[in-house]
Amino acid sequence: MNNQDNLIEGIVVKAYGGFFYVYDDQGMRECTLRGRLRYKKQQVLVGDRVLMAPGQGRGGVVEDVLPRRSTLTRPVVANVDQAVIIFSLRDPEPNPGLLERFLITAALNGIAPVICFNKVDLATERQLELVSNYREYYPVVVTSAKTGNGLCLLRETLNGKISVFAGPSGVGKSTILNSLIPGLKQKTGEVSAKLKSGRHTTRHIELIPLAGGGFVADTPGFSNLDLPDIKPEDLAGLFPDIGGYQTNCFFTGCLHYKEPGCSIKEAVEQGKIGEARYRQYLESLAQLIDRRKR
Ligand SMILES: Nc1nc2c(ncn2[C@@H]2O[C@H](COP(=O)(O)OP(=O)(O)OP(=O)(O)O)[C@@H](O)[C@H]2O)c(=O)[nH]1
Ligand SMILES: [Mg+2]
Ligand SMILES: [Zn+2]
Repeated sequence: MNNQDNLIEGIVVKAYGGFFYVYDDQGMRECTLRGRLRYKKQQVLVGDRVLMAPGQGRGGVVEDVLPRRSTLTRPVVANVDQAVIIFSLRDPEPNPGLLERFLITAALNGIAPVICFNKVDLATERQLELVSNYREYYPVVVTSAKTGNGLCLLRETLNGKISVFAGPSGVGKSTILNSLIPGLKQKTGEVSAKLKSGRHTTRHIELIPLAGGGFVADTPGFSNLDLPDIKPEDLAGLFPDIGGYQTNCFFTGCLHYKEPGCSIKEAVEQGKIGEARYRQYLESLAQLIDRRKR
């Protein structure tokens, strides 16, 4: 029998082939699950803090899962602190609508977003303007995995937290990770054949430990992301720069479109909310309403 005192706390960084890889101060252990943990599906997730009984060598047994703060569903990771949403400034060009959907999805999952604009080495004035639009409302890091520009700041942003890299394919997620973590060799530069054929294969998510503390997971890029299924009247609340104004709208359930006495439209007229951001909001709203009609 295991003595409770001998249990070590660690974090599950990978689950593969029936084994759970648990990371603690001493490094990694390949663990199995105690019987009672095996019966429920999704009982133990990547990102979970667990108590394990160390075994022979680098083996062990997961005895207990500590309370989970959050669960991200795509990819499935527990206790994620922040989503680093990576878009490239060129090759491919940033798509503001898609970025918006990533931001909304993060907000809905209760995960703090950080925007990372990569490939600044390729950017022109026009694309840099876009960056400044977001700086007011979100933490923004501008990087080049090629020249190393901004990587220090990104590293600081990741320190001590569990982060997930997300964003479209080809923006440089894996290249950035490789430059942040010496010795790491994530595959880069290939647009995966699976992605092209639209097939969904299981992919194993892995948390990579960072030298400064904290973990980061790479994800395969998705070229499209649907808006999550939210009520149209809840949309504004997911825009950090817009939501704050809605409390004074004349109508409860105001969609901030054509309604009279709308304080969001007023804020746009007064220049407190950027026109471009408001248009982005309207575009997302139209998508939501359109989808509900179908
Ligand atoms: N010029 C320039 N090229 C970059 C930069 N970062 C990445 N690249 C290149 O962009 C291409 C795609 O990079 P990846 O790291 O594979 O992109 P990814 O986001 O991981 O793509 P998926 O895994 O398909 O989602 C590669 O050819 C990289 O060399 C950068 O900062 N500047
Ligand atoms: Mg990649
Ligand atoms: Zn309104």
